[in-house]
Amino acid sequence: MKKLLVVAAVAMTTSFAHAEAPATDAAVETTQASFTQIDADQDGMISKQEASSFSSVELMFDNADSNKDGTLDSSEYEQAKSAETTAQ
Ligand SMILES: [Ca+2]
Ligand SMILES: [Ca+2]
Repeated sequence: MKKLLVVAAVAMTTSFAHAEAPATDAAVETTQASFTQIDADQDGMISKQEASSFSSVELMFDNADSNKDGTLDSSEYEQAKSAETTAQ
C-alpha cells in the first residue's frame, strides 16, 4: 500500500515537471493598422467598407478623405494618421 503511494507521488511530480511553460503572447500593436492590412482587396485604396473593419479608421474616414472621392489612398491615410497622432 505504501509503495503505491510513492508511485503516485512520483507520477504527480513528473507530470508537474512536464507542465507547459506559459505561452508568451507576442505583443502585437493593434492600435494602428497598416494601410495594406486595411486594404483587404489590395487595390491600393481603402473603401468605406474596408475601413468599417477597423473602428479607428472608420472614425477618421470622412476627415481623411480629403478629395471626397469616397476612398482613401495611402497618402490620405498616412496624412490622417499623422494628423491624429499630432492632435491635442
Ligand atoms: Ca481596397
Ligand atoms: Ca480620397
